[in-house]
Formats: sequence, C-alpha cells, structure tokens
Amino acid sequence: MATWGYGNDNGPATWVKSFPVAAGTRQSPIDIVPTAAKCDTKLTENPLTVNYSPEPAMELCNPGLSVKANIKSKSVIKGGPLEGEYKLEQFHLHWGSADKQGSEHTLNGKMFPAELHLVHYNATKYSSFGEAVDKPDGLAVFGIFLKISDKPHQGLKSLTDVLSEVQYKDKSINIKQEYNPVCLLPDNINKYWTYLGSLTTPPLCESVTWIVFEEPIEVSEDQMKAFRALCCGECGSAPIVDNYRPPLPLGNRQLRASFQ
Ligand code: BO1
Ligand code: ZN
Repeated sequence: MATWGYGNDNGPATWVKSFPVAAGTRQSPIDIVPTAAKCDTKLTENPLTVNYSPEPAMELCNPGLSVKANIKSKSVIKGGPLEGEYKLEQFHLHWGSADKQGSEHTLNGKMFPAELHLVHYNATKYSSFGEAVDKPDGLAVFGIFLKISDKPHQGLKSLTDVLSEVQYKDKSINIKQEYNPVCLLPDNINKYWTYLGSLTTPPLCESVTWIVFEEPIEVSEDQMKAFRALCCGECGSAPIVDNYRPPLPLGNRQLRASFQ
C-alpha cells in the first residue's frame, strides 16, 4: 500500500491492513452523545488546569496531511482525568472541504467544520513524546471544535495570516511574534467530555486520554478557506481537505462529563 492518507485507496478504511490496532477496542474519534455521558464529580474535585507559556518563535509546518505547530517551551496541563503532568508537544487541525464536515469527534452525530488538537505527553512518567506515544497513559489530547462566525478568531489569526507561507508540503516557518497557545482554548475549559482512546492517525496507538471541550471556538469562513488552500504536495498538488477519521464505536468504554 502507498503511504496512508485520506483518499479512496489509502484512507481510514484501509489503515487496518498496515495498522491492525485500527480494529481495536480503544480507537478514536467517537461520536459524543451527551445524554450517554456520566457526570463524574472526581473531575471537578481536582479541576483541569492549563499552564501554557508563550513560544518565542513557534515553528509552523505543513507535513502534507495537516498543518502543525511544534512546541518547545514548557507548557503543561494537569488535573481533571489526568494523573501527573502532561507537556504540550504540538498542535494541529483536521478540517473539511465544506462547513458540513471536518471534525473527527462528532456531537450527536453532527460534525463541525474543523477540530483543533493540542497534543500532550505524560512528562511525569516518560522522558519524551516518543517514549510516551504507545503507553496507555502516555498522551492527553485536547479536542476543540471550530464553528463558523462572522468574525475571525484572533488567536488563530496570527497563524491563518501566514498559512500561505507553508502552502506546500515540507514547508515550515517560524512565527515572528510571541505565541501563547492558551489563546486557542475556549473561554470555559471546565466543561468537557473525557474518555480513553487513541491517536486518530497511524500509528493509531491506544495511548490517549481525550478531553473534548463542550464550547467550540469561533472562526471566520475566510480562516476556513486559508486551511483549505494548503496543499498536500508541490505546487499544483491537491488541497488538504477532509483530513479526518470518521467516528469509531465507544464499545465498552465510559464517556465521562465534567458537568451536568
Ligand atoms: S491526534 O491528535 O490523535 N490526531 C495525533 C495523531 C498522530 C500523532 C499525534 C497526534 N502522531 C505523532 C507521530 C509522531 C510524532 C508526533 C509529534 O505525532 O506518531 O511520530 O513525533 O508530532
Ligand atoms: Zn489530530
């Protein structure tokens, strides 16, 4: 098989041939059905806390299947469903070719136009992302839905404004102004759903504590267009769109909510 992607020949339905864990019992994303979630007071007794710090010159790159920012500064999260401290490694997004699709998690079966992932690793137990990536308690990912608004999202603006500089695969730039990823979080981080899942792309490791916030962040249609103008290869190659994996069964797993 050619390298994995989101096309007919190499998309999510084919990943299982090279990554058998794709058929596992702890896969992501899932459809979030709020009425099926159990409110767990343990999540509020020890609230989720975010301690992000500004990146002096954050690297933004186009690896061909998404756009990703690599994090060097010490930005950590703890509390909520997590034991120990998880360090921010990178963030990236998944989006659609049109507003009716693009997110990986769905809410009552409904997709959002895009989903932002802030990827952290368990720095209390493991010394690097690479060491943590395949451990059951190795990673914690924030999932944040994007919805359309008339106004651009100010935190994403410094990124969407320079996306044309990473239009082609393997391009990367350094963001000139200081960038604190905290500007990407919704106002209310106290309302979220959490469950044990996996990476949503190969290698699909079953190592992720997912934390999906109830409140979406709001972006303009022009910002969505900027994501859709990224290319999966050289000049003239296809746009990066519909880079999402559809939901998998929750199965035996518990979906917990931090709120009623
Ligand atoms: S996601 O947040 O579940 N969509 C997700 C999916 C795949 C990765 C991370 C998050 N993959 C890993 C790669 C590593 C790489 C790392 C950091 O991302 O497996 O090789 O070093 O960018
Ligand atoms: Zn992702």
